[in-house]
Amino acid sequence: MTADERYAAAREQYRETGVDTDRAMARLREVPVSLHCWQGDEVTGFDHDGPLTGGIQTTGNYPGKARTPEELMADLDEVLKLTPGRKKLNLHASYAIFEDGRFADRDRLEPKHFEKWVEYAKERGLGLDFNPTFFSHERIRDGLTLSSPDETVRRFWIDHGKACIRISEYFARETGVPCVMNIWTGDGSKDIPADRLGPRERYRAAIEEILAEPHDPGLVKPCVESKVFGIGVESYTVGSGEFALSFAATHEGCLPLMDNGHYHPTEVVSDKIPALLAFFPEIALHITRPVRWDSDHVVLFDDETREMAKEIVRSDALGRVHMALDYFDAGINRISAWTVGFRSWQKALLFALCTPHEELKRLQDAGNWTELMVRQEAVKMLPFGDVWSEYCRSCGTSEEGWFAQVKRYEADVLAKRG
Ligand code: RNT
Ligand code: ZN
Repeated sequence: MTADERYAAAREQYRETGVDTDRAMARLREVPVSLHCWQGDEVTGFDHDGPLTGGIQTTGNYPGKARTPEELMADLDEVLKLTPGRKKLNLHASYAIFEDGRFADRDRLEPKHFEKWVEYAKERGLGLDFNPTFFSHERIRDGLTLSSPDETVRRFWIDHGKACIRISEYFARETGVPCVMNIWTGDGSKDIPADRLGPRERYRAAIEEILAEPHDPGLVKPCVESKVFGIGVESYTVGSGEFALSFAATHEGCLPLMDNGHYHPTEVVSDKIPALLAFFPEIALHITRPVRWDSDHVVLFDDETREMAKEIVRSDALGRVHMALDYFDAGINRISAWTVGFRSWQKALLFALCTPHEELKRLQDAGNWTELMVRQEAVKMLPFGDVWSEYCRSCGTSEEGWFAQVKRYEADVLAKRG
């Protein structure tokens, strides 16, 4: 059977269940997903040579890590070629590019330090998202940034946040695509604190000051990301789930961002998505794969990934949920890690778009749980692989050929890096 014949047969089988696969693929081609620049070098960036701090950690030492902006951009180009679907590029402030060695500290960052990235994005038709970098820096005092009791520490990081709002607006104006700007800090403590409220009040006031930086809410979409705990920050996290959610709920224009690695292991973000959609016009996600903790393994086409995509699609919320990948694995080929993760989320979205949700909802509302179970199980047996192959083909990237290209790039480019 040719690929065309295989797809035609699959399309017919889906049609019988009430799903239009052509329409599903057309919809997916329009939906942007934000590709994180930091899988290319495990969140190192270009503005410091110290260690990664702030409660996040990477493991592994696979050769070929990108060491310069040019190398990172070249690697990203490979990923863009090997992955189907529309993309935004997600940058961290620590990836500023200082020409002729003219360094600027984080509180002094300006749009000009990201000109190269804007040029890169425009040439490739990508929107840009942004993140202030509140970690891996010597101005962090006792693990604290925006919630520090030290006024000068807080001031430095507030100024960093404000600079990032200005840069985010510059991104949006240049690319013509709104910029999602996510605030995450690892603020917290290793051991039992004597005061849990004070730091949260300071954190709240500091984020309010950042958001007071003038910006067009149509162009810059600030978010707050919560976390349950980090390595070395086991006892107390200032920006906890309740903190971030309450902050977003009470600050117009601020979105809650859920990272599915940031909850207790039996909590699932899939169930939280429609809960937030009942209240917020827009929400944001970091899509990762936590293994026992916030380990940031490569995203796979697994059950919870599929459930998250399903909740977005069946809530008709593809236009309301800002989706970004967030993981970093240094133990395997980084181009492959990026590609598998991006493709997995695309698969999950396409799988969700190829599910007869209206029919299934009708069964639920009719109280027909017996047939609902039977039908939901049957969906899993449909020839999804043939639809996925067709989608990849329609985007100019085959399911079969991409890994051979990664191996070539590894031999020709990555293996030659020191
Ligand atoms: C850390 C958060 C945060 C970071 C990125 C690099 O636990 O998930 O989003 O991963 O900002
Ligand atoms: Zn995250």
